[in-house]
Amino acid sequence: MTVLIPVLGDQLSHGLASLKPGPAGAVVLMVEVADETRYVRHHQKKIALILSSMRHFANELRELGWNVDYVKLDDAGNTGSFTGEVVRAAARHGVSELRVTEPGEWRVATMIDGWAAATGVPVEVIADDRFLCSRADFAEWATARKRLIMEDFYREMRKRTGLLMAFGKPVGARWNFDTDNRKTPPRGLNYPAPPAFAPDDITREVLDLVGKRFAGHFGDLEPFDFAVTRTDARVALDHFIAVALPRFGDYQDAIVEGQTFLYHAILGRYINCGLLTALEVVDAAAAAFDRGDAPINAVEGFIRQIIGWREYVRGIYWWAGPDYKNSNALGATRDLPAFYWTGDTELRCIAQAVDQVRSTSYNHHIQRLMILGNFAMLIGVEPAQIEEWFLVVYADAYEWVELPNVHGMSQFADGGVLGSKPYAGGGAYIDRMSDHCGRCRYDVKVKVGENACPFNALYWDFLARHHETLKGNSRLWRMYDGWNRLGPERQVATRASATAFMATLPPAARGWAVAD
Ligand code: FAD
Ligand code: DLZ
Repeated sequence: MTVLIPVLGDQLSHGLASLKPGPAGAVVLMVEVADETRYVRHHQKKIALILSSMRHFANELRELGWNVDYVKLDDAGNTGSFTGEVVRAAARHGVSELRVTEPGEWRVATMIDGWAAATGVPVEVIADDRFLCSRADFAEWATARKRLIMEDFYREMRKRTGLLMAFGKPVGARWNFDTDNRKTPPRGLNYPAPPAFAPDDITREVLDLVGKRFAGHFGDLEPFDFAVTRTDARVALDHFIAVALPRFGDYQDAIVEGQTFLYHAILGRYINCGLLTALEVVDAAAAAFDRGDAPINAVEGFIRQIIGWREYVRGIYWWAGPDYKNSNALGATRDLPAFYWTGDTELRCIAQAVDQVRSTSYNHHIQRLMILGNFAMLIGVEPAQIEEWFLVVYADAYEWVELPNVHGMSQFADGGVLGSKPYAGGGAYIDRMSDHCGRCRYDVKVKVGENACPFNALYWDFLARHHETLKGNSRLWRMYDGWNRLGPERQVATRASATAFMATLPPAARGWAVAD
């Protein structure tokens, strides 16, 4: 009796549910397959991260006594798909059963549904307990309410985990310390870069492979300095806790030229592929607070991102179902401008963000939400196109986390399932949060015309264009009040300015995103 345990590229955790019974009578199957590397044309660094981490993880499992069957991308006979490789391995090992931890995507869940028929052996799918809220528990929480509000969910999670709780009450007598956060960083602040890890022989081999096979994909492959083992990911975690966490909250929303990482964790890429668990990361942050090494506004804000936002978007992804991605509440149909791939635009905030993501496969949250996502929503990019872009470019992107963030939070394409209002912002917001505007060819203080910051007119045009859909939203009345106060003449000039700008947008260049 042999059980085959397929371990997917984002399941690289020693405590994975399907591995818990131990190595006796089991074969672990890990496969590098063309389908996964190409279902979107991932950033080159992202492919290198996954493949190198998979190879290291397989070796670690072997050292722990597991029988690991590892299929490399270029191995003879590799069918290029999860299902094809599971079928081949089931026959190779004469297995009597398959055991798999639930995958991170509807796309892969559908494949797994077909494995019993394809192999002729029963398939046990086990809940992924690396998440702190199961799919079933989220569904129960969500189904019981009229509106889904992240803050409500987060408080439940605080109570459930006991994090930052004392005698049933939130530590510091408040659930949320965001009013103490989001300061403007003073000039000359010393920003800690995340630790860099030199590629070892395994990573070098993967870099050669990616350089040959995926050279046409977006992004710079080298320098490559990501952690690809749990040991190094722990070093990255310890580094964040010691040097960045104390200021995480204060400057969480700032955008500073030349500073890609600020005080962010740069851990999403490791948590999402399994090298770190969410629980150990939040425990480490809570321990720093207990030791007096980090203030409550930083620690609470950070823990909220993980046990709040991360769990919430994952819950919505599964609860909303595979059709969630098909809604288009704002009827957006525009093609994604080519400069999302090239960075070739005079909009300095966008050009800088694209340059950063090309070289590092990273932008922080506010760049994603208020620059790249905001601009796409204001000009009305078709949701599927901007979603594909977000899935391609970030090393931490998997559909379960990318889709709710882009479709829901950033594009409002779900009509308000995830968030209660569109995250729309004009030039004044970007000027307040960043130091881009002073160096931009557009003038953020000018509202209309060729020299005006395009975000200004686009913001009002967006509100006007979607008035029918959004007018009942109580969180937007202040914005519509502002629009009304412009008066008819300025309204006409503003919309004309937005239309003129949109007419100058370069045509789409979808070639980066579509599969080979
Ligand atoms: P920090 O900013 O330091 O935050 C700490 C951790 O909190 C992150 O590592 C992450 O695990 C978690 N977190 C914070 N916000 C979120 C959130 N909204 N959803 C889920 N987890 C969160 N995150 C991804 O992991 N993958 C994505 O593909 C992704 N796409 C996004 C797209 C858009 C349009 C937006 C607005 C946000 C997206 N996020 C995504 C959320 C967030 O921007 C990233 O998690 C964060 O920028 C990762 O950087 P970091 O590791 O330095 O995290
Ligand atoms: C992202 C990715 C890539 C690029 N390649 C592989 C791969 O070759 N083999 C694999 O097991 N996983 C890979 N992954 C991660 C998967 O796409 C991910 O596990 C599924 O999408 C489920 O979330």
